[in-house]
Amino acid sequence: MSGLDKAILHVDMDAFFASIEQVDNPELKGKPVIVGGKNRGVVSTASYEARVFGIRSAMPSFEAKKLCPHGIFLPVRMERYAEVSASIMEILQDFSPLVEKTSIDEAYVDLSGTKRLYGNYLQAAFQIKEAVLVKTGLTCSIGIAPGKFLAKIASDWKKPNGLMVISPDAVAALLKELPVDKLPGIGPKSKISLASLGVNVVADILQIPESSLQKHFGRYSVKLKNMARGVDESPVIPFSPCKSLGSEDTLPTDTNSIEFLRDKLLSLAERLGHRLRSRGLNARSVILKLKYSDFQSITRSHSLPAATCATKIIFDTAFKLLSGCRLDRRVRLIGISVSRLEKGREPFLFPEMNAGDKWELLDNAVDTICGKFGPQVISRGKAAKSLKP
Ligand code: DCP
Ligand code: CA
Ligand code: CA
Repeated sequence: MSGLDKAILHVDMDAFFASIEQVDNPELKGKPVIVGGKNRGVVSTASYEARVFGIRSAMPSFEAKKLCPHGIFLPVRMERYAEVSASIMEILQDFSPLVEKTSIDEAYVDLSGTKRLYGNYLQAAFQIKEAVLVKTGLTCSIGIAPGKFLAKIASDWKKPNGLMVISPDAVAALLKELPVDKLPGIGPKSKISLASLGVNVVADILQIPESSLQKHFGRYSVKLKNMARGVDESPVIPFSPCKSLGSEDTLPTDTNSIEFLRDKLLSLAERLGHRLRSRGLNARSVILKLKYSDFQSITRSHSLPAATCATKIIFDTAFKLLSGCRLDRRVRLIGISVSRLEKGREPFLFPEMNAGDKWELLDNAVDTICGKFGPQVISRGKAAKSLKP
């Protein structure tokens, strides 16, 4: 892994919709699950157990039924998949502010420059896999490479539950073996026209004259040439320019226990505080979100007299908001978000907190530990109870 200055991760969930169905209904584990075949004409996706029978995304349902008559065909539950998607993106954002979501189940994460922080990128990738598994019960495949297109190819390489690193010194050899249709934008048609030019593997692209490439691919030929050299400078562009940050959790069981919700708020505030501080940001507004067991959601917000990144202030504010909410129904999901973000000048100072404040010390300790071991260690929870906020 030496010499890997630029490190782009591509994270892609395995059999995403089908795996969520298997997590939500453990009886489906290990079985051929086909999502989409029930209320649509085509298959959205199939579990790996169903793929053995040749079932693929976008296949007509009647064909899938022929191939796998004993398959379990389920309707698409998009709202649920979007909810899981959001919590995965949240985990990724704990690892880097530069997260680009490219579809419901995949994203690029730019870890460049965090090498010292995480020990190495491979370890960070393992931590991401673990954090995603713990929070959602799902596996993902991750590719690590010096550029986006290689990272995407790498994540696809060892599916499911894969992890593949393409280090800079391995790029040239790889491009000499990689079939051209592994490149983005090269479908079956382009593959045939490239083959007619004598291009079969990616590195072959460098052998053909610029004019032939131009004729076939127009402006895309520049990008193709760069990819053939292993060069991909396209940046990871965060999907929201950080107007707000949020952290939410679906509870293991629906509850209206104020003690339980309070503990949950504390760990959510902890994560948000850390994310603000690691970005050098302070927030002016705190928003509490509750989703009840009947799926009705409410939000309550409060504006602070001054912007902050202190966990205690975020927690206190959110808890006050929670105390004003009716808990006559059980809560299914609880979340905090912060908005009206400002670049922080002195991230640890806040009028109500003097230096040496136990909470401030804890904030510092949490940030240091996260820097060393990765953000998934955040769970002040019980430890902080003794501090009586
Ligand atoms: N999807 C869809 N229709 C398609 C392709 C995909 O509805 N034609 C949905 C269902 C998938 C999700 O998007 O679960 C993600 O698509 P992927 O291509 O990443 O496929 P999977 O995650 O299902 O499987 P893999 O393990 O191959 O990534
Ligand atoms: Ca996927
Ligand atoms: Ca995908």
